[in-house]
Amino acid sequence: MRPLIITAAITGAETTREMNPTLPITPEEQAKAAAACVKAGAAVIHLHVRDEQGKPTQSLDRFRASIEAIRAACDPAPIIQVSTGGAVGEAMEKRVAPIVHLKPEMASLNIASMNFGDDVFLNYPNDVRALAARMRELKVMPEVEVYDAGHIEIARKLLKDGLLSHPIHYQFVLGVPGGLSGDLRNLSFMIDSIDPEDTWAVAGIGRFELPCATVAVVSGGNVRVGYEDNVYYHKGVLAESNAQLVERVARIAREYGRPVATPEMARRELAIA
Ligand code: KMH
Ligand code: ZN
Repeated sequence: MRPLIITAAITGAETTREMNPTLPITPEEQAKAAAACVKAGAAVIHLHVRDEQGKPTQSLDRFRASIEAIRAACDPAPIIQVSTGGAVGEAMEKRVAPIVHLKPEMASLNIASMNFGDDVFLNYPNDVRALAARMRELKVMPEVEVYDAGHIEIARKLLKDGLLSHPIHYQFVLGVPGGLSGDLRNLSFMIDSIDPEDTWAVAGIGRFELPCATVAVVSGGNVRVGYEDNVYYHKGVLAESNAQLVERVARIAREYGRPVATPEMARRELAIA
């Protein structure tokens, strides 16, 4: 069995302290949360940062501070996957900047526009192509975020045009209002739709997190959990920490006999240099 890569999406852009008072916001809080997640079995930290007021930002200084704090706090050092999605409405130049200036090991790549709750998440084809090309040039491993089945066709076109290459690593983000839900039939369809040489993870939003994660554990996929996607442990019961959500997935994997990837194993699995 291939090792299970657990990604912790510890902060996100939309989650607030009102939704869960333990949301990590400052670099120090993010470092503490990341260290606990790595200890619990996370190999990748999907990173959004916030400003002094707790609002989402693509500020280079904030990214730099959080990345440094996370690296210093975590042993072993996780793969830090910088978000280029940012918050809905963020300008594309700001979304690209951390890739260009900080050259992280990995970054998210959103390839389609869609309704996103009451907002519209805009990803113009030309911007997507430019961002994918930049990641290629800078050797930043993309994680292709797909929220609907048609997005896989867009990824295939990018592959055909030489902007992505196999193995593509997909994140199926299921349950965003405006995208495909995390119903298990949908997850199964997404898994069947990608090419066999590609790899996938699933981020089930809200109540979809646990069933999607469980299916990923037993079907050879990978898992993302964390406050970006879900702030609850059980229906109506808030999670105590991001690490508590990671621990649950690691426990399910151990029960099933699937090894949990260390950051080094995840680097090998994802072909990160
Ligand atoms: N905040 C969402 C609009 C990503 O990180 O790449 C986009 C997002 C995806 O979170
Ligand atoms: Zn994100």
